[in-house]
Amino acid sequence: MPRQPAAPKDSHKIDVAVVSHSKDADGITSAALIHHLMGGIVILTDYSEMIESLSKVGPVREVFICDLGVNKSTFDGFLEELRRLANHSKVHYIDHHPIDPEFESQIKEVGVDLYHSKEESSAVLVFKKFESQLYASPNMKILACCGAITDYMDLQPFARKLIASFDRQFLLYEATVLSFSIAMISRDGAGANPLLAHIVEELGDKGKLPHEMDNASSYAQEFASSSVALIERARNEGKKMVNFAYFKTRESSTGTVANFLIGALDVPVGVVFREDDSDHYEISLRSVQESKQDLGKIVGRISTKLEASGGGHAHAAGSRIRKDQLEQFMKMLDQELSVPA
Ligand SMILES: [Mn+2]
Repeated sequence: MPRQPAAPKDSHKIDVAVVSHSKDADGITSAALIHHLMGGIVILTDYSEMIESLSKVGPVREVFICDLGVNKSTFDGFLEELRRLANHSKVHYIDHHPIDPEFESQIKEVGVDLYHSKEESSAVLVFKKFESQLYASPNMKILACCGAITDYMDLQPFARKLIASFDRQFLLYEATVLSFSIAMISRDGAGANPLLAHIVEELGDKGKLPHEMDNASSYAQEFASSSVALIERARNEGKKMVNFAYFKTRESSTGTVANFLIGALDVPVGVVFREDDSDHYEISLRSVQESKQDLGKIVGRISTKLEASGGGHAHAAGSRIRKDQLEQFMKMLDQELSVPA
């Protein structure tokens, strides 16, 4: 049995496991929607730990894997776990990160139910897949909207329709409270953080909205205050390269900091290196909407060359490298970004 899941509500046999992205609201809401429908255990994880997390899933009836993209360096291990899981479970992989067509067919070959589209956020894909069962639950619809908004995918065709059935400002508030709460909680490490698993329980099982979660307002307030300080630090400590600016921090909400960096130093790309006590950096990259370059592809190529995990979307990407690869990473990034799209 997995090590750190949210405890099942009763002692019935666990027959469903959801493995989803721990770090952002899209992954958390995807997990909450599945949890609402199926119960079972929730395992939140990140790119650097996803294969290990999957390896802890024992024999259950169904496994759902959400919002966890794969690239060249993670695919083999991922496929191996899918193959193992598919021996005794129905495995569903619901994701929206770019995927190599060759990987797609290999995933299907091992018998996995692949539900993939780059068009919508992962939470919206989950909602779409189970629309007939979720449509009558306004709160679940709101959660799907939150996933779309926080992944900047609120203008996509299906998300746009869902969002139009509520008040936009109300949804922005819910999405913000959720992502700020996740950011505050993740300061003490994401991954198997029990407070993140607790959020999934509150949203999915208890049917709460983000603003009704325990401590939601204080988390949001605290994060907003610390954001002001971060903007200031990004301005003072951020370093400008030719095609991007970067910043090193111990802050966990690196995506937000990368966006602050773009504004503070007026650059098209913001790069944040998160230091912790390990010998690795976790990197978040963000680019302005006007940028024609595909950050996810660029970071994917660099990560593959460095034998690291990494990739993402056109305007939001991430990687994890060894500390001694920092110079190389920055050099390759500057080179890639200097090629006009
Ligand atoms: Mn996502």
